[in-house]
Amino acid sequence: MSLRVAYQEGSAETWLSGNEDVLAVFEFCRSPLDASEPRHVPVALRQLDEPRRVEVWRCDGPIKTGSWDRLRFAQGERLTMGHVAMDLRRSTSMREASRQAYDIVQSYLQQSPHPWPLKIWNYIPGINEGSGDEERYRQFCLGRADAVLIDPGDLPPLPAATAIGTHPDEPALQVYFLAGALPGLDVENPRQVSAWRYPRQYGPRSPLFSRGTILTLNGARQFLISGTASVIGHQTHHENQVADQLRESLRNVRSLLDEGHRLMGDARAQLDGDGILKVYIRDPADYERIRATLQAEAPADIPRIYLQGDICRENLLTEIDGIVGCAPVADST
Ligand code: 3EB
Repeated sequence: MSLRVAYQEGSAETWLSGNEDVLAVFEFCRSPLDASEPRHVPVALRQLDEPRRVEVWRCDGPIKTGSWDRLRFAQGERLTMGHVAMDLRRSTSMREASRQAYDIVQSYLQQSPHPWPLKIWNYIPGINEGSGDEERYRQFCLGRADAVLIDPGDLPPLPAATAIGTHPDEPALQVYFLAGALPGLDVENPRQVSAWRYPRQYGPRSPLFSRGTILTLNGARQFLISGTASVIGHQTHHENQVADQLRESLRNVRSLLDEGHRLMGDARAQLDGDGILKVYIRDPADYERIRATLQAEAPADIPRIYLQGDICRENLLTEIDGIVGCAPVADST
């Protein structure tokens, strides 16, 4: 496998010391401004389940680390992880902070041997604050579109993405990514309108991401799944019904994996022990119900973590993302 992702007990410091194949260690419930070295990525989302774990990414080394403007990166043989934290107390607006973060990410990628973002995670303080087009998520989308000078109508490869809200008092907007030497294969979900085609009602500039990308390295494939919620077409379904929203999100994930299989033919993404799922929950009071629902719906051997985070639409209560492996299958055509 190319990127190895696992949830591990033990401190971030322990995982960062003396492990030559560690590309990144994500430590939850800490401000991104607390990063101690380039491979250390604190994430300001509270973990709801036990025991406390860190997310560890490993890949083939040697791994080179450094910084570029306000971005820090770790570059393996075939993959790069990079992250940037924008202190919002020093920005004029969310739109400006978002544009700056994406400018920095893009100028870094342009000169990197791994210039293609495969997936980008965006953690946005107070994501639902402000009303109408002033909402912080919509302003974040505007800033991203200001920086990303592409016309999605031209169908360039788009990275997969997650956008989740952190506490309104968190000072930093965080953007981190996984990038490679070649673009991933974009996969859209037949059950959903592509996000870059969302109608005007969701904001002045559409979100720019693909529903998933497939990374191929040495013939092995991995599926990077975007944040997936209870959205069919472009509409929220099961308002106020958190368990139904989770089941719909899983139907969307399975539909996306089916579509990936249709495009690839030779391999099929599996929800199994080779992957991980991340479950974001708006209201911690919903944790137990979500946990029980996922237990019933997803194979028991896929590792998962539950994080408290706001979803980008006020009527969405939960969202899932993940990274899963693809197993070879016999060609059925
Ligand atoms: C949705 O389906 C949920 O703005 O980067 C999911 C993943 C969502 C990424 C983003 C937004 C983003 O529209 C929202």
